[in-house]
Amino acid sequence: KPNPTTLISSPPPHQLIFTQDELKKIAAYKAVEFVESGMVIGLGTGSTAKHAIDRIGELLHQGKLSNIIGIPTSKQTQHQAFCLGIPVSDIETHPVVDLAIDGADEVDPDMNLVKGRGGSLLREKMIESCCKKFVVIVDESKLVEYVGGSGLAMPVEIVPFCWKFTAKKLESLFGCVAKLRVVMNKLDDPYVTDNGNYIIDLYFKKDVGDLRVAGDAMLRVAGVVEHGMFIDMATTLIVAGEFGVTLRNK
Ligand code: ABF
Repeated sequence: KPNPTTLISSPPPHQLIFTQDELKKIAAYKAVEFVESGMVIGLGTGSTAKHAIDRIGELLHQGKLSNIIGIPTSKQTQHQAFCLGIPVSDIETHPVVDLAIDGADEVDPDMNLVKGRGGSLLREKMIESCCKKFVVIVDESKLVEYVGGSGLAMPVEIVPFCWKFTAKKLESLFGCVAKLRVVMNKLDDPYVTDNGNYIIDLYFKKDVGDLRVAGDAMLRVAGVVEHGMFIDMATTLIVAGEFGVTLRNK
């Protein structure tokens, strides 16, 4: 049974309204408190994880952290780490990751996640599945009653070869709508992941049911590389909201 949620800080009395980005930053900074010198750290992707990586870089420069090795979950994060002077490696060289910090698109009451709306779900899943502790950082807008419940996209990374075939298979399997992700403002250009693949966004009319069953069914469709459900992977959840910051361990 998961531990109860703990309120770890209340909003300062002088500021009661935060922007979404400020909430992301508050959650990110809280997560970085788990980082210790000498750790191998999975570096997430997205606007929330970006704050955490900035903070790690800042602490390294202040000499408050040392001997950190970052394992970036995307080319974008690798670039950010490089610019901040955070040494980076990969899970071939460092197969045990002490701690990963990353955002999410949806978090259900069991701390299952939807990830990948930012496009980097495969590398995230590879890295975050081999970490001892996986801290998920979100603002309160990411909390949902059930995965797929927001009505927003459930991303699935697929190979480009005959992608329409794969999309149709997914549609008929789940009775959902499957849309190829395209580059913003370029409707004819498919979005290409760091791994050279495409992303199909699935839109469900209701919840997907048993997540493991649904995830396994997706993976059995030829052409599917990985799906964006991160089931039973998060070990700690930090949520920042107007109520303050809460922390929950699994
Ligand atoms: C990444 O960042 C993704 O898996 C997820 O899609 C996204 C969350 O976005 P943001 O932090 O920008 O809200 O980890």
